[in-house]
Amino acid sequence: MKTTLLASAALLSATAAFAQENVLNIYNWSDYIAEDTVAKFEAATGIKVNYDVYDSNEVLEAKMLAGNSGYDLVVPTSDFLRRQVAAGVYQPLDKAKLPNLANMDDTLMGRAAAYDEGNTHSIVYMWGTTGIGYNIAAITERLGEDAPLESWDLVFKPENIAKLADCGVSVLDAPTEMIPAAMNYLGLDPRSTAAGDFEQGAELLMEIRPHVRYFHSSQYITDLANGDICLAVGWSGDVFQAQARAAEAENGVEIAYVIPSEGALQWFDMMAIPVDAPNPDAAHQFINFVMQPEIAADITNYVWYASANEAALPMVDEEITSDPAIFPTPEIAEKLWPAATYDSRADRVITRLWTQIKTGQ
Ligand code: N2P
Repeated sequence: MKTTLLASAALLSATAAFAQENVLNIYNWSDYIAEDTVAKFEAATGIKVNYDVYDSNEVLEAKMLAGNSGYDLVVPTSDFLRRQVAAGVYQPLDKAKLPNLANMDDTLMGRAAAYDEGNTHSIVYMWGTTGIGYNIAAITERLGEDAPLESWDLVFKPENIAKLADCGVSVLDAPTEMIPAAMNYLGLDPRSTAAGDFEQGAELLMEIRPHVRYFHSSQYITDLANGDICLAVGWSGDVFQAQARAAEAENGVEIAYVIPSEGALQWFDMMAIPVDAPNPDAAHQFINFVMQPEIAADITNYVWYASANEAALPMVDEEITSDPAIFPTPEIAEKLWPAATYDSRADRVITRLWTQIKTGQ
């Protein structure tokens, strides 16, 4: 009896130790996963997941560069990832643990490889664009039937945005996305890293600044859905989530997302494992898990961001795959620009200008 008790006590503590070890700490963007993905992974693997969220590459980058974040898996955007890889922040992936890589779209992975040679440290989680979300009725009421709904004129023509200030305008708190968008509107190369070009973009943002209610990168989902703002420069899927929430609430708010005709930033968010991750094995398991076609499709069907998982596409709702604002047609795709990568000099200029823009001085 005594021996049995002792044996089961030993077994119990071994199980407890195992359970303690098998924890996966994920740090991902907010509103960026299906409701049941984490639960499904926990059920399939017995690994307990802690899931934290952010809405800014700068916030993630500060944590990664400081080190010892405790995270096993993070999701930086490819341009940020590139310089973090250069800083030695991520470990090479063990591709032998990622058989589901075979499901990924080679063209999209190839595009992401421009930021991480050979996709050595990272796999595309989702991708999307930075465009404009708006409340159809509120905008046409203020700008008339001829409102330039397909153009950055909505945002960057001061006389337009001035008329929208009363119903609420928000822009992303993402300097490396907003300043290039303004540069592109001015006819400059959105990928330029010349200080003078940044300054011209910043000047335009300064001009529209008085009409912007706030700078934030996640609040606009709820606010668009509730009719509390009428225009947001935002990320594709987030705007579609706002549209879905409004439809669900049956509150009469109709939201649309547009990739403006002048073009937009196309970005790739990448799953990567920090060098000091406590549980890299669990992180590999999670990456492989979300590369299962059903799981990748679940996520896209929930967050309305495009998946780079080719095998998942037949399981993605047609409403999503057929929407050129999510899966752009070749003509639209031609107008998208990939992000430039900023060195520390460019970064300092951008940061200084962004502070001036946000504070309005
Ligand atoms: C999800 C935002 C992800 C897009 N809310 C940022 N690259």
